Amino acid sequence: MQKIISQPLSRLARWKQRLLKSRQLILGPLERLITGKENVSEELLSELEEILVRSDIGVHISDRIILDLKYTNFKPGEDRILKIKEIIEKRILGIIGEDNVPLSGSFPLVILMIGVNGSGKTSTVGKLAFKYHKENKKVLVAACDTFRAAAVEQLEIWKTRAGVDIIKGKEGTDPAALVYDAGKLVSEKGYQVLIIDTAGRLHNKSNLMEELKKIKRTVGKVLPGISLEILLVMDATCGQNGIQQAKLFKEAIGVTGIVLTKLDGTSKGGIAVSIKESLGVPVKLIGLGEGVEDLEDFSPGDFVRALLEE
Ligand SMILES: Nc1nc2c(ncn2[C@@H]2O[C@H](COP(=O)(O)OP(=O)(O)OP(=O)(O)O)[C@@H](O)[C@H]2O)c(=O)[nH]1
Ligand SMILES: [Mg+2]
Repeated sequence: MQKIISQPLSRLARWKQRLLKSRQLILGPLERLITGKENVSEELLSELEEILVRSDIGVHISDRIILDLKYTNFKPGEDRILKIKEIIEKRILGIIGEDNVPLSGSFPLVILMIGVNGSGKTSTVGKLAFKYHKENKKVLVAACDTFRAAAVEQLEIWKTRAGVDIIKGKEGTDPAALVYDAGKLVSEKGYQVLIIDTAGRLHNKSNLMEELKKIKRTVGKVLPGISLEILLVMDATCGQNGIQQAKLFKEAIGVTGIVLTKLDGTSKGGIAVSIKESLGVPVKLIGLGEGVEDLEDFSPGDFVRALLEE
């Protein structure tokens, strides 16, 4: 597999470590299944399909892979495990594309972080703020989860770690009003990046989607024409179950990219592969741990290699 060897070792090696649980789910059984077998039998195919579906790659992509494998002939002496991995990799990348889709490079930039309760929004705001700070961008984070005092305190810890500025309101402040103030500050003080943290669940009677729509409208009002990324933060440990929720956010608010968090603690890493196909939205960033540096640009090619390569 020539392509695998030529990849930058450091990222691949790191991802292999962090994706250990997902790797173990696919690699171990795959090798056990194939070793010593002469042909790709029906039985082997159905066991392979089970492994792929369990890894949360999605039924459709699994079906396509199985179909490819069904018509594969091995040459005598050929490394069958390697060949099967190549087929899986080629099929996945053929569907989701090899290239990563970066965040907008046009500044000033507003990033709105949305997602369900506990998915990793606040941590991702902190990690992303740190990333831009390292790139010498002037960064402001807005504590728009105003429904819990603890949410603001949590973001304060992150902003200190990241070395950036914060705007916050009193508990119960209208998040859209705070976004308005944040937008004014961006114009007055020349911030290049504004990252908005939001609540995953509202602790009053208002509707989460309506609240988020209002925040989005306010961004458009206070900073007309500004580049806006709406990042839906999804917890990878939820696997396929997260997709339905993601569809609701996409329909209600519009989403420009996915941040897939907690990939370090789950065997459901295959979800990264099926998101683009199921939602039509690219995964732009992945969370691989709880540290400030544990957020990386997603690369479909390296991700698939990290899952399949020895
Ligand atoms: N292992 C791991 N843990 C993560 C990652 N991202 C977030 N977490 C953890 O997930 C938990 C929830 O993260 P938060 O950032 O508070 O999530 P949130 O979406 O802001 O939660 P709410 O504000 O309650 O909706 C925390 O314990 C984080 O440390 C990740 O990539 N890997
Ligand atoms: Mg939060």
